[in-house]
Amino acid sequence: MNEGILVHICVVGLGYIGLPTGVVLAQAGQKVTGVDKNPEVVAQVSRGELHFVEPGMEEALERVVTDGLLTASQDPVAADVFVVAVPTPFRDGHQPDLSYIEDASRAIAQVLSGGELVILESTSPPGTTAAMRDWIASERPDLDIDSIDFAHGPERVLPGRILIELVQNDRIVGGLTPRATQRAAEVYRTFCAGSVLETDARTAEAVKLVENSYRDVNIAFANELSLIADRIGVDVWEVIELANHHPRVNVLNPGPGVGGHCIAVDPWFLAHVAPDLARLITTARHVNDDKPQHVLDLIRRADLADGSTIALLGLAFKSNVDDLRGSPAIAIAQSVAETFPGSTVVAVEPFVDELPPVLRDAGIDLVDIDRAVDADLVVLLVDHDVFVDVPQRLADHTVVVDTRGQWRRPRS
Ligand code: SAJ
Repeated sequence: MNEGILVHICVVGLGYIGLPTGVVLAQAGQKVTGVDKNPEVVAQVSRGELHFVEPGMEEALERVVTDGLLTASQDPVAADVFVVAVPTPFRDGHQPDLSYIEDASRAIAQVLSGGELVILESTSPPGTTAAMRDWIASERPDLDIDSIDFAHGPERVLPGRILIELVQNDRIVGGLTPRATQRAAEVYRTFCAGSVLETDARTAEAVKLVENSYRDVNIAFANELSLIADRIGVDVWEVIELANHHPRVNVLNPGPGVGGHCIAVDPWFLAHVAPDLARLITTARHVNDDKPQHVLDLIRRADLADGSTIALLGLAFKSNVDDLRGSPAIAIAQSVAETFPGSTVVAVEPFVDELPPVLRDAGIDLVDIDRAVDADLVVLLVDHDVFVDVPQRLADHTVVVDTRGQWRRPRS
């Protein structure tokens, strides 16, 4: 496949990764059919409407839909290339849940005729690309499975910068065979300005898990430092900022815990394949998962009187996104409502129109920032840009817990 040659690509899963990937493939001139089991998502995408917040995506999606380059469907359609970007959460006991990939594989199997390329983008434990081939082979024994190529092309983009990073980041591509690697690399070279690095499927699967585990361990180190700094009476952000001036030190930022569907999940996939060896990775996960409890302790220390108002700023899993999945802020909000039943608990989240049921049921109200600045205690849980000026607006009596360091005093 040369640049500019039109192929039909079926992208399965129109979430945070599949939809932007479909958009950049369409922008590169390919014909794209996006597939999602959710009829509402299919309807919205078909109208060129975005169902999540991501800078630059709204206009880009509208364009490729208007130009007829991207259409949406509830079921896979026959195509030259399939890109699978469905969730890989974990089950109880942190066991990887591959059911979405298995369902997608079996659905794709129905429209294969032989000779296609199937690329798995979902972050997966080593061996999943091979499992896809086996699921498809068992679903369609009539097919010559060796004529179909399978590769892993892990997505590595940062929410909030997806369209930029999809194009600019280097890409890892690993096939079950050298031919599969080669074919998948050609697909990515149609839109990727970074290097497309070729390896085998199992290595590509491991690389992606290593990247996110590395980040999780680094954040766990920062979170552990925040507890130590608290005990010894130093400002953790100042300590980290100064330490990072060393040419070989780069500590990330502490926060209220690690959330989302990647960093808090993927390290478990690595631990899953070698539980006896993954001691540091497992400990890092526990350190980060325990951080919300520490935030609750900081709130307790404020020693609020009954009838006080507690305002929680930010519910998303990180700054400037609307994604609440796995957000430590949600868990903290729930615990605050349970732990301080005599207080009024309000939340500010400019990226959503309504609270998730779990917070509504806990008696929390969604309010705007004007109401929150009069609270007795303000807890900054997410460093959205819109919160930067809040300290200047707080009432004199308001006590502050800043879990992100967004409002820390600049060094004099
Ligand atoms: N966080 C901190 N401190 C930091 C950085 C992040 O507490 O210094 C927290 C965030 O607030 C959030 C969580 O960690 O709760 C994860 O956020 P993130 O920005 O680190 O990562 P994600 O989950 O948005 O995206 C990661 C990225 N991986 C790496 O940077 C190695 C992205 O490139 C991947 O594509 C993505 O996971 C994925 O889909 O796997």
